Amino acid sequence: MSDGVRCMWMRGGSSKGAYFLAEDLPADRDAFLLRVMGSPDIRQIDGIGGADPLTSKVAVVRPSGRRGVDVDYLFLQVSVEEPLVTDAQNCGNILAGVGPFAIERGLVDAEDGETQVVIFMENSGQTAVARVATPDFRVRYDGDARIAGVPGSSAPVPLEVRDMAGSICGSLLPSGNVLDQIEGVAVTMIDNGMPVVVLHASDVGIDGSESPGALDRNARMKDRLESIRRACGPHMNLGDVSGKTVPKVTLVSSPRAGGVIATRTFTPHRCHAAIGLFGAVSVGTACLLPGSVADPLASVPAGQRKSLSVEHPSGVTTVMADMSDDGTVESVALLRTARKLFDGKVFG
Ligand code: NQM
Repeated sequence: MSDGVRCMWMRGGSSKGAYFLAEDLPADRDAFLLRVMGSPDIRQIDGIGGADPLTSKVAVVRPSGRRGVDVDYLFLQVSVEEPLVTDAQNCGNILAGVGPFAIERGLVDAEDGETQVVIFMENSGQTAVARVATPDFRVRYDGDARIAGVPGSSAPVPLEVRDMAGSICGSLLPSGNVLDQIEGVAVTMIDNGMPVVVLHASDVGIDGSESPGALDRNARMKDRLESIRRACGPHMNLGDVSGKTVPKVTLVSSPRAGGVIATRTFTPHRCHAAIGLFGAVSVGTACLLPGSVADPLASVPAGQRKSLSVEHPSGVTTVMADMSDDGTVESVALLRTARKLFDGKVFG
């Protein structure tokens, strides 16, 4: 056993993960992270992972050499059940903890009041700006902001991201179409921050209001979704996606709670308790595209600045989208919260 590696365990948005400085990680990084999380094992009993993909996540942070950027952030998903660590996707929830972590570790000097942290997201090559509450030059975690999927309230961490189209797939609509037929089902394959296959819940025999537990028990439907997802991979420039966590699959139905659209998302093999943050941006964007799968179901507000409330099993995630004159999404503003849970050494 090693002497331990410096690690901060944080909730970022509605996910949870281990935050490391890049310089602290050992050379056998992926093997180390599997041991830290306790993977592969459905219970992650021999590690700190929470036996759920949403609590088996890692942020690797380093000072940035890029002009105007404070830190570089690499997101790693540690699989629960497979011996797999992947950087194939980004994570907007874990992003919420990166600003506070960078200040806590001294990579960014805190201002008195609020500190802006400019973050380069290595997975997708895009930049996000986080605003962290820092009264008296210290990160503040408590506050009044509430987000779906997290009980109670915390200090707000507003995030702004620009130009998210094609983050991983190279273009917003990687197949070149707003709608395709895959295995007899109409789908919209979209990447506005997260590669997502969007399809009607009714096309796979559900109404879209089922609980994640009920959907996870529906093995037949899940097999069908996985087959469609794999068939979509090459159309999304992702190749063989059988061992990958992208694309996600989102089943859409008409909104039921005053939002823009109702969703059930697979991450991809379990139903998400809510929806990923960048996943919500991609699905919200699909709602704005005439002819998409989401278009006939969506209830989209008018105006240049659109509040897109995406309904999901634990409430609503709202994406503020600023539109350019040609009708594309120019930038998105997102509200997240984060909380430091533990700071110390982890043994892998
Ligand atoms: O889409 C889950 C999460 C995510 C990713 C997942 C995320 C995002 O809820 O930006 O945050 O879909 O893997 O953390």
